[in-house]
Amino acid sequence: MLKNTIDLNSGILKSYEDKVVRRASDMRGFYSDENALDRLIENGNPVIYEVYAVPYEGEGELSYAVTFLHAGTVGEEFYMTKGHYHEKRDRAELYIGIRGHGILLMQRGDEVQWKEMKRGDVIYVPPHWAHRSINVGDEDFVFLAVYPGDAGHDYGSIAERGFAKIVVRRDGKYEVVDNPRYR
Ligand code: PAN
Ligand code: ZN
Repeated sequence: MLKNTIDLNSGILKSYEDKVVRRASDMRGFYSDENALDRLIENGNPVIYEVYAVPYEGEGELSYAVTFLHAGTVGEEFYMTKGHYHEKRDRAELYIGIRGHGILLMQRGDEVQWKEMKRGDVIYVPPHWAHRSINVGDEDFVFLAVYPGDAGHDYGSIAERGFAKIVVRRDGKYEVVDNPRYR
């Protein structure tokens, strides 16, 4: 498919091949407050995020995906994606904000960086940096990601160690704080 269309107001991608839906129950082990996550799972197990992707998986190709990250918290931690390294660690990525208010958290070794992301913001994720998006607003946070077709997704390292920082709601605002469970 050489041409596609994104409705820049909603973020809806006209055509896609893969749809991934992550509910609270898919996020076990990723949030600090496991009791809060259990309560959420018992209380309707809401969708945390949805990803609509057009993959082109060969070397030299580009895949792209729109993520709808819903608004909410698990305990005091904002809804977020699992986060990953690319399986091929030297593969970079480009993020483009479409609507809502989020943060892109990046980590390489123990070094952490984060950038606020809103409509029109373009963020470059360099090779070797793990990345996770966090919705710090009170509506959907929607963004487009473009990445090398052969990048692959490695969720295991993040599932095991987490990120060194977490993003929490305090006094109605967001704060980026040390992750007490970081290993
Ligand atoms: C994005 C992410 C998407 C969902 O398209 O895959 O936002 O996040 P997780 O993959 O961490 O669940 C991307 O970074 N692709 O490489
Ligand atoms: Zn990625």
